[in-house]
Amino acid sequence: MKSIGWLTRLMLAYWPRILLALFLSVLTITSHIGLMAASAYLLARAALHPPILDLMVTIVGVRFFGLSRAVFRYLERYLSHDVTFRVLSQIRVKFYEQIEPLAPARLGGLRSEDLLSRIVADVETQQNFYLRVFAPPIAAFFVLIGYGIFLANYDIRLSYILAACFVIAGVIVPWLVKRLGQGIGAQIIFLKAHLNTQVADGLLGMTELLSYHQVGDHLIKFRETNDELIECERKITKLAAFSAALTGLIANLGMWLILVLGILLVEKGRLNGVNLGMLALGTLSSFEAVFPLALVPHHLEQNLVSADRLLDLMKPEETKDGRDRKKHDYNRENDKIRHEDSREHEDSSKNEDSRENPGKLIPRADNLKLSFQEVSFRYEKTEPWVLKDVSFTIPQGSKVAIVGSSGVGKTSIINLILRFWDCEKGEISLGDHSLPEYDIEELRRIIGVVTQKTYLFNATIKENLLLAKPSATNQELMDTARQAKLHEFITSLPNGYDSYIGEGGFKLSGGQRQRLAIARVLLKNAPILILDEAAAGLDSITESEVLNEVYRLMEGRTTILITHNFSGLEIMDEILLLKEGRIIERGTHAELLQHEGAYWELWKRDRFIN
Ligand code: DGT
Ligand code: MG
Repeated sequence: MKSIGWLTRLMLAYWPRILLALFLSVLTITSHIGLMAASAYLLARAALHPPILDLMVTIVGVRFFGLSRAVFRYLERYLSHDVTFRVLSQIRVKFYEQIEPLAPARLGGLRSEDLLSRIVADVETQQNFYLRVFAPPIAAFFVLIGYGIFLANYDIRLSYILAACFVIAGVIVPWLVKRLGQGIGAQIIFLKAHLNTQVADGLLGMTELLSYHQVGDHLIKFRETNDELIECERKITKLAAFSAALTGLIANLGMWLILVLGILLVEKGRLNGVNLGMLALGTLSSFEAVFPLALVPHHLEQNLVSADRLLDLMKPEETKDGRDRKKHDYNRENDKIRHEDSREHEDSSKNEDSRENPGKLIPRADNLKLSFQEVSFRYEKTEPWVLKDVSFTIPQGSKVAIVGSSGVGKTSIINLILRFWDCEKGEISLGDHSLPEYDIEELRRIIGVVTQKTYLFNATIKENLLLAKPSATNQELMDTARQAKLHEFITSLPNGYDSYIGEGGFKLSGGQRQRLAIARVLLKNAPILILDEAAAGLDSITESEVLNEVYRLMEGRTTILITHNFSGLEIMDEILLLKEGRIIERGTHAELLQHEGAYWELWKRDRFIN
């Protein structure tokens, strides 16, 4: 339900256009009523053979309403679509602004193809909000008032009949449609997203499906979803047809009642018979305002489901319920944007945290000591702790390795440093301040990262490199590629640095991709370096070559190295051994070997394997 407020607020930012569009919409329907009423009046008057001059005004009226209806309709459509698309683009921008700081960690939980199709479809659905949910009831209300007053001029009971029919067709029929079609709107939204995921899954996972002989099964599942979707859409179409028939019936019934009452009034001499046709046909036309109301609940349901999902992505679970701001300083970016949001539309006094983010610090190049103090972290409140009471300090310029078996929380530490997530207990600080006090973009600017799953863009090698430093010269690009042992391979390609590497870099081998990622971070030249299994996937000779290069790069930089490879760790200032989210051993390589503990065991095993 919160999403209704959100959508309305977004829309009301354009209130002058909206008022005008609503006004035009009422004028369009009024013209329709006018056209029918004036025509009926003209016919009735003409039947009495009056002098032609007597008919002139009515003839002009018919012409006027005939033309004005088209013009008003055009202007109304133009304006209402203009508003709709403005709102849509605003939703897209706001949405992007809000999820961008969270990416990629928080979005990682959602499969990207599902996410993308969801976002696109959910935003698209919002175009119905003004056109099919918000505007029709308002327009219908004003038509009822306007035409009701017109009828009251002849007899107030005519207005009562109109009002009763409007209420039945505009309130009771939609309510009935809502009862009969409960949940179908939501189901359609869900099934569409599911279908998109299945299509994407089938295409992206073709290799696996083929090799495991699962193509047939996949197609069956796909067909099942498709059938369900068609079934839902069939139900909605039936419901729409039923409601249109019902509304039509009520409209005709209304016209008939007006006619019957009119005849009685004529008999009593309280109404001129010439007006009879005008009142009846005018009534019939006024129902143009009521027809769209039947499906309002259906569209509203779809709007709510999609808007709720959009909001869910923007505001993660933890920020919704009561939270301890000091301890669990959950993504401040989110808060910041929410403040902006409310400020724009509601309250300008909340101006404590302004748009440019003043008060947010910029990291100082000479004070980059990184420290974790009793940090505990989990991804969801319902999930187990991933990090427990982790404390360590990395003085500026020193090198720390984090080792430990798979799943112990190594990458999670990186996610916290980059503020893709914030810790729930404890504090992470840089220099003399805790991380959330820094401007998030400035913070990320000083950190170079090679992750386990580097993403390469479907662009040329050069463009992928330039991502790290758009101003880099060709010479710089070649130098870094040489350092990452990639230059020779690149020049062997027909188009050299301008070769396209395909989606996700699929035209490169795993090792080449990793080296491209290293070249990128070399180019970024950031004072803090994070290497999460940077050399994984390379053959052992290239691995040690690349690692040598990486070690050279570490000179003078604060470095966090996550590795499974124990060779070369002698040069690290400190090694942290992680087990089940806790640091169980720490010290230099020599100290840890001397200690003959868990690290020593792992090191022996590693040596034995290699
Ligand atoms: P690795 O890369 O296999 O050597 O393992 P680590 O040490 O890098 O493990 P890490 O930090 O990626 O994961 C630690 C635990 O947290 C593991 O049980 C999986 C879980 N986890 C990781 N990422 C997410 C996430 O985005 N959402 C949730 N809910 N859990 C996650
Ligand atoms: Mg990892």
